[in-house]
Amino acid sequence: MVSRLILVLADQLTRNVAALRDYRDGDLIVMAEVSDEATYVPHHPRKIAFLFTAMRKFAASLREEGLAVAYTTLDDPENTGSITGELIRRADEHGVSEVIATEPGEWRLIQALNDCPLTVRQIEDDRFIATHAEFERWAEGRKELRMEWWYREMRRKTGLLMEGDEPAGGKWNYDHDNRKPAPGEIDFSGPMRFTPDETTEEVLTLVGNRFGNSFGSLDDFWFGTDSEQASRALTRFIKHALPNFGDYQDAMMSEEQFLYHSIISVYLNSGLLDPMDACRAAEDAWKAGDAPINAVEGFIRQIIGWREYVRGIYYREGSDYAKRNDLNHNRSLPGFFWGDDTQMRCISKTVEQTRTQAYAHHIQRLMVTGNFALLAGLNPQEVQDWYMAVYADAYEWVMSANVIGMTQFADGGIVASKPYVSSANYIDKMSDYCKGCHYSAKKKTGEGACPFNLLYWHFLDRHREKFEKNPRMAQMYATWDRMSDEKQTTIRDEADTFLNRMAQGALV
Ligand code: FAD
Ligand code: DLZ
Repeated sequence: MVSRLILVLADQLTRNVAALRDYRDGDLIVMAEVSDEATYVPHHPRKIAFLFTAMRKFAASLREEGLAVAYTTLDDPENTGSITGELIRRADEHGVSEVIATEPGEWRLIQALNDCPLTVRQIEDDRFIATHAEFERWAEGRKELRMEWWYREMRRKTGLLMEGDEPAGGKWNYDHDNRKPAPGEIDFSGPMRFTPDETTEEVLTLVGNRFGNSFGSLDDFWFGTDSEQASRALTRFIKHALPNFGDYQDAMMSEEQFLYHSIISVYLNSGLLDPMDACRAAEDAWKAGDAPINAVEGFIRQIIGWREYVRGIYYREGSDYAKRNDLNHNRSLPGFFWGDDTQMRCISKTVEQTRTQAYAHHIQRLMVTGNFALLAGLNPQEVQDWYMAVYADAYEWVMSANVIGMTQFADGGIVASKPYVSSANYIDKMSDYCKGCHYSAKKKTGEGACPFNLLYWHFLDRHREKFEKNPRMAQMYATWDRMSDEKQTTIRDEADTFLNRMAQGALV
């Protein structure tokens, strides 16, 4: 006799997830591969393959433990195609109506569970450092919700890198030391790669058949797909890459897709890895003298600072957050975001790596594709759908504030105190992309001038009313104002020409 259904979603794959902790005899765990979740954006096939494999292996581990699991595969002829459809089907089969769920990471699915004709209790997901209530309390009454202040709260709460009430090493934040440009070469050969096992191969065939036409390659699939593999991947990062993580955190290299990054977001976000375990492992490396403070603090800040902060903003701002477009940007996403040719080498390299790996590191997302999208005035919802589709770690709770807030300034400045815009200079300094590019990063106008240079001024000029009073942008406007009228006109005209050609699908 089944008494209750327990829903476990593809990004809730840990025995420690709230709804599962509540499991008792008579409960039936419901897990389902469904087309609605796989197609509400055209997810990268690598993401789908990763999640379906990890789901199957997790379900098997629950069964081994003696728990009852009803698992629906994508090709099950009875599959209803949606999470709520599967809950209703299982409820009908077993004559039950009570469902326990861990709150999903997207408003879309929270709403679907609320609208489901069963009695669904959604429990807060506590795989995070802070609760919703803690973020609310922190945010309440503040004029600005800056990540740095939130991060310090999280340091105090976790005790990570703390010496009593003081930050270890005397500084809260070592970001200033973490801005070295791309080195000549790196001595880390990338994340731990796992050879696909039988379950993975089966899923790769299924996903290749069903989603093989979407943007993204399944070739050379190497993600870990269970918690044991995820923790081995973490260990490799801590040992071989963490010591240099800080120094080269912002660097970009054409032939080094991973540099010294951890590539653990896929594991953290799906439940295969616990965020505090990752932070403690880094802290231990520092205590043992195996990694410097700037690297360890930088890594921990990303997880207990940024990751918790963007989640807090997403839930606090509510379901309309992802729909904001404060700068009224409405240009369509050009084809080169989906792999069409472009002569901008930084974009071409970033998109190509995204296609093959379903991964790009933070600065590629922020300062290459994100920066371009903002400068060019692309529609933030289209931009957001793109990020959601192409990265294996993408879920709205973590992606929205990064896209809508951090990169597109579409939330009007909740996340960022000024737009993250830069001309070609930043990319040239931090990467090797500009060497061998069709465009010249040094050229501001005329034949071969880098589009980032033209669009940078075009952006500032067209949004002058909004930003000229921002003290952090005064310098930029002063530089623009020092240019001759003739030069300003040339920049405006050449930027317009570029945008028009891009809109027409010309090779730019
Ligand atoms: P590392 O550089 O090794 O950092 C360690 C961990 O810190 C990451 O695994 C991640 O969990 C966390 N982290 C770092 N930066 C952020 C951040 N800004 N926000 C939240 N967590 C962070 N991250 C996602 O997990 N999912 C997304 O959908 C996502 N979309 C993004 C979209 C844009 C436009 C931008 C600018 C950033 C986005 N990020 C997203 C944040 C960040 O780029 C990725 O977390 C990171 O690149 C993952 O690679 P990694 O595991 O090698 O991270
Ligand atoms: C992303 C995703 C995909 C591709 N497929 C499934 C699925 O078939 N079944 C499932 O339970 N979850 C899937 N997910 C993850 C959900 O979309 C995710 O739980 C929500 O986006 C909330 O974070």
